[in-house]
This record gives sequence, C-alpha cells and structure tokens, in this order.
Amino acid sequence: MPATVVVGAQWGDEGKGKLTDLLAKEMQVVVRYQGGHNAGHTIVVDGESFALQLIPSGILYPFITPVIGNGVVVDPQVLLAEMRGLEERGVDCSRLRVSGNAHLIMPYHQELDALAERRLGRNKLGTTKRGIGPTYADKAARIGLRVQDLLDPKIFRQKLDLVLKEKNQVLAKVYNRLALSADDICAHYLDEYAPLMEPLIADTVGIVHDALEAGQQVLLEGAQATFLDLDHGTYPFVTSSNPVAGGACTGAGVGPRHIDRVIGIAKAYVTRVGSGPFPTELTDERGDALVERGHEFGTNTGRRRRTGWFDAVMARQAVRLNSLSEIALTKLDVFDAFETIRVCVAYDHDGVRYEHLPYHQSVLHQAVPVYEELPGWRSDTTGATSVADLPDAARRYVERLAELAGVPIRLVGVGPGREQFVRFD
Ligand code: 2SA
Ligand code: GDP
Ligand code: MG
Repeated sequence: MPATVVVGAQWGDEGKGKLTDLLAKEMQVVVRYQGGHNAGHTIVVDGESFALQLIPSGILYPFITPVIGNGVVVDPQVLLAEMRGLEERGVDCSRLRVSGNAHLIMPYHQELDALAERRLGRNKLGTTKRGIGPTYADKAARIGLRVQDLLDPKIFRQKLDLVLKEKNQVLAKVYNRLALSADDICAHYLDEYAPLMEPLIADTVGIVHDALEAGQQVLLEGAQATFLDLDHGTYPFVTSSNPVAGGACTGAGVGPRHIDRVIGIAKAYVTRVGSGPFPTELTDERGDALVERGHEFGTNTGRRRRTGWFDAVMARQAVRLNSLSEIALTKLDVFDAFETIRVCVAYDHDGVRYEHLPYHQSVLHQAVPVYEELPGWRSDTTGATSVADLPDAARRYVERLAELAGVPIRLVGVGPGREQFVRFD
C-alpha cells in the first residue's frame, strides 16, 4: 500500500494538524518526519482544542499507531509532558512509538538557541528558541546524542562528557554563562526520562514497512513548511530540517516509490512567523483583519503572525518542490468579510517578470508582486458543507487559485472544526 505525505505549502500553520486529523480515518500509521516541538498543530474536536507539538496528530484515533520518526528532534521532557497532558484529557498515548535514531534536544541546545538569537539582535531569525537548530547542527557534526543512547547509560555519559566540554567552553567564552553539569543532565535524562521513554523506543522503520507490506495506509506528517525548508526555503530564515516531501523519505525511512500522494496544505492567504522575506505581506488594516479574523498567533509561542495575500508564485514552487498531487486550502472563511481579495500571480523586479520563484534571494527581497483582484463574497461560509453552499465568488476564488497553482484543490477549510471542510471533486 502506498504512503501519503502532508506538507505545508507556505511558511507554516496552514492547518496541517487539521488535515492530518481528517485523513487519519483512512490511516493505520501516522509518522512525524522532521522538526521538533517548534511545531504547533491544532485540531478542534467538538469544540475542544488540542495543540500538538511533537506527537503526531493521529494520536486522537485509537486504531492508529502514531510514530515519531528518525528525522525528528526530541526533547524528552517536553514529550513526556505532552503525553501526560493528553492522558489527562483521556487520550491514550501508550501506542506512541519513537525512533531510536531520532536526536535528543539537550539543555545546552535550548540555551544556545536563545543566546544566538539574542546575539544576532536586529538580525535574529525569530526562532522558537526550542533548541531545534543547535540539535540538528550537532547531528550533522556527528556529536549528537540519540534517543537510543538513553538505553545505554555508559555510552550516554561518554558522549555527553565529550560534547559538554565544548559546549561549556562556548557558553563561558562566547556568552559569559555558567557551565552545565553532566551529573545534573544525567539525573534528568537517564534517571528520570529514560525509564519512561524506554517502552516507546522502537524500530520505527520496521513498524512503517511492516504496515506498508501488510497493505496498511501510512500518513507522513510534515511540520513547518516548504519555505522554511533548510535547502529550499528562504535561507537563513528557515528551520533546520527538511519539511519538503523528500524529507519524508529520510525522516521516516521510506523510499520515494512508496509515496503516491502528496497533499500540499495552503491557507487562502499567507502567514509567516519569524523574520525573512515576504513579498505579499500586508502591513495595513487588511493585514490586521487577517490576524484578527484568522486568530493568527503562534500556537506555542503566541507570537503574532505576519499576514499577506495568497502568492501563486510560491504555490507553483511548492508544487514543484514537493511533487504535489493536490492542494488542501484552509481558512477560506477568514475572507468572509472582505470586499475584494488580491492574489499575487507573478513578481516584477527591475523590469523583469517572474512567473516562478527567482533563484536569487535578493530578487525575492525586492520583488514587487503583480496582483489580480477578485471580488469577495461578503457572506458567512462557516456552515458550508458542499460546493453548492458556497457563494459563487468564493467558489471562483478557489478555482482561480487551483488554476494558478496548476494542481487541483480538493478540500477547502471553512472553519477550525473537524467538520468544517468542503470537498471540491
Ligand atoms: P526554529 O525554532 O529554529 O524552527 O525557527 C526557525 C524558523 O522557523 C519558523 N517556525 C515556525 N513557523 C511557523 N509555525 C511554527 N510552529 C509554531 C506554530 C510557532 C509558534 O504552530 O505557531 O508557536 O510560534 C514554526 N516553528 C518554526 C520560526 O518562526 C523561524 O522563522
Ligand atoms: P499547523 O501548524 O499547520 O497544523 O497549523 P496551526 O495549528 O499552527 O494553525 C492553524 C490554525 O488555523 C489553527 O488554529 C486551526 O484551528 C485553524 N484552522 C485550520 N483550518 C481552518 C479553517 O479552515 N478556517 C479557520 N478559520 N481556521 C482554521
Ligand atoms: Mg503550527
């Protein structure tokens, strides 16, 4: 059986949690393939809101095995707290499995993330300060500690002693901070977290392939998004992993031949949280209206998100980078009060028109969007359950975005609730 990938097509918070949750009914295994607790995936069930950070959205279905893949970075303290929080709300987390190859976020990673941001001052990236970048940096430098090291205290201590010497020097010499104690770290990681983590740690590649071989459906759930991708995003204003669909292969341990459906999820407009270029950004009252109507604040950090018009140049690039087979569009309802709506169809820069994303980022920074204006519908779409319930202008807006992106839009969100979706077939 083939696997499906869900990937953010913009700068994140498109509604991946909600889409994964909707698709979960057809799935037996749901795997998170990259990122860490920088993610915030919201699912609203019967008016009750769940904001998942590390745990795959499939956790809410008892028949699904939720998996944290090798491509994820795991802070065990956060993971265990998230599990406790869900268990308190009646969600069984005992089915969760975590790859032994996933890397551990250590206390120095979090501290160094925050310190580096402070040092950058005005040039800061706007990270979530969760230690994500420093953890992936150590993974690439081959000095990271992995989840499986929790099961071997001798190896854990050996690796920690080696790496902590260097980290403490950086903390002291570059940042004038106190040294961290290996004993303290071991007391938490080995004595406190390891016994609780042990039953979760598994051969997740085996789990995924056994499922595929048994004819089960596997969903690969991305976090963050295409333009936050370390390779393809607006570097350096990116996260340190590969959210693009290709990242699902490395981050879950499946080859591309297993994937036959890639769903890109996009908002009817665009948001971004953190620094970096944003050609269609709105800094006027229309941008404020999108923030207010769309509740555009970071799911974890509460940061106000930047907002702007839908950008078809980016959408076309997301189609290319991920081999999107379709787009799921969310938050159409946020435009319910708008008289007119703009869509960016191309960029202009120095007299040159760009239909596709310019490869040089200086061009992107200075690009002037070319807009097409479409009429709004000025009516409430939040109760729509079929295309026939949508005003003509709303339907035309969706159809125009699909035309511009070059792939079909099959699902359209008209509210945060699990049922607030319209199918376009
Ligand atoms: P990091 O912490 O190293 O991954 O930050 C690098 C950039 O990636 C952005 N980033 C995100 N953008 C949108 N949403 C994210 N998740 C949370 C949410 C964010 C929050 O769901 O709202 O609560 O603020 C997320 N995670 C990382 C980040 O803003 C930097 O631009
Ligand atoms: P994710 O990181 O991609 O999973 O997205 P987030 O959960 O961070 O942010 C998406 C927000 O939009 C959440 O608050 C969702 O409840 C909300 N949401 C999702 N789909 C819709 C929709 O169609 N309409 C509205 N109004 N809100 C939506
Ligand atoms: Mg989010």
